[in-house]
Amino acid sequence: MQIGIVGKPNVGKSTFFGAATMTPVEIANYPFTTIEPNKGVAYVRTPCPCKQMGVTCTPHNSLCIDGTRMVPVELLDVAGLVPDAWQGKGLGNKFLDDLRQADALINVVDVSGSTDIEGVPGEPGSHDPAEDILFLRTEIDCWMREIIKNGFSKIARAARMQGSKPEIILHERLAGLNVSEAQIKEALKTVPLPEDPTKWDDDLLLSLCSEIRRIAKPMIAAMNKADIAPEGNIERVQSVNEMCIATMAETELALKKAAAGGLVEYTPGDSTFKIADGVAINDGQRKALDYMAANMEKYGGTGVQKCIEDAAFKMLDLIAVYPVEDENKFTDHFGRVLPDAFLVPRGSTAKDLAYRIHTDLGDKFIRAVNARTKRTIGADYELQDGDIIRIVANK
Ligand SMILES: Nc1nc2c(ncn2[C@@H]2O[C@H](COP(=O)(O)OP(=O)(O)O)[C@@H](O)[C@H]2O)c(=O)[nH]1
Ligand SMILES: [Mg+2]
Repeated sequence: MQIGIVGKPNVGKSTFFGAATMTPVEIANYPFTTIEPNKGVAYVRTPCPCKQMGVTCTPHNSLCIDGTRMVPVELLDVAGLVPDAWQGKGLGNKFLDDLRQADALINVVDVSGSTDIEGVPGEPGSHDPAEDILFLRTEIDCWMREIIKNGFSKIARAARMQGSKPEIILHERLAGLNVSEAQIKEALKTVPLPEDPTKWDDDLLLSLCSEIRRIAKPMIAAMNKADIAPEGNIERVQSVNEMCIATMAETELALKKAAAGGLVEYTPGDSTFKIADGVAINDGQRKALDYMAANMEKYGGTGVQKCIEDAAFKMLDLIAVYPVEDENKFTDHFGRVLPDAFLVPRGSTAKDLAYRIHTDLGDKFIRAVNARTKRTIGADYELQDGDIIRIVANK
């Protein structure tokens, strides 16, 4: 699962990314963290079954802190985007390249309105942040349409001869964008295209791309710089985007650094922090901490952790499931207890989980066992949040 952090320049994307991926403990075996500088790992929290089941877990792909399982999600700090990037302006291509892989997007907007449409800094209130949401959507839609259109007339004629279905043609055109055929089919229900692909015009394609984007690249808005937002700006952004969280990335980063330095006690996601026992702070620090505390009280926290968790659990509707090999001890092959937490879309089946673990396990799936109830379950069993599942497969 990968979440792209997108938006125009200077809204706080890198600050958000830095804050979200600054974690107290790293998972040693996590593969890509060192490969690319703009990729990192954040965590979403979910109750670990260990307490309920009365076992001590030994997590492998995730962490467990006092019964709270912290499951990694990949974050991508995408290059800033300016209007008309799809026509090759600015950093457009790099942006769009990063975007291909994302399952969901966090659109960071400067809710204080202190950066213009191209990200040039100004006074708070000088720009309407709702515009940033609309421009980003249009950019992605136009970019997707360009991909479909590129060299299309020849392909369209061939496809017409062969009578290929629109979803097949489009899926092929959008290969590499992490858009499934099912998602394209769903989009086509709202924006039907003529059977004859030579009749697909620009307007129709743009409407369709808009629908595909909505389905395949769902977007939550991080209304950042909420600490300096003028009255009314939050409501304006909320009126144009379904999912929005007020965030203060700078505060989150400062608090995480202060916590790492032993100055404060702060758990990401909490609405408060406390100055660590026995620590003396100076007037400047006191003022800064008071400023942060007051804003956190107003918004119920810095919003950074909440934004990532809402993206995973509300927008993508993911649930956590725990595959095991031994349904009595809840262990894997190596005797590790509740080793892995997998995030899967709600509605996934036992067989989907088998495929997620290994293609082979999916192909050779016989049945599964719900380790909580010890009951045998079939391929079609719909996984529930917190399920512990043993897959039984042919050797
Ligand atoms: N007041 C305020 N400033 C912020 C916040 N988050 C980021 N900034 C500032 O916004 C500026 C741009 O941040 P940066 O992360 O580099 O933006 P990017 O270009 O979108 O990656 C920096 O000066 C940050 O300190 C915030 O929550 N509140
Ligand atoms: Mg940046």
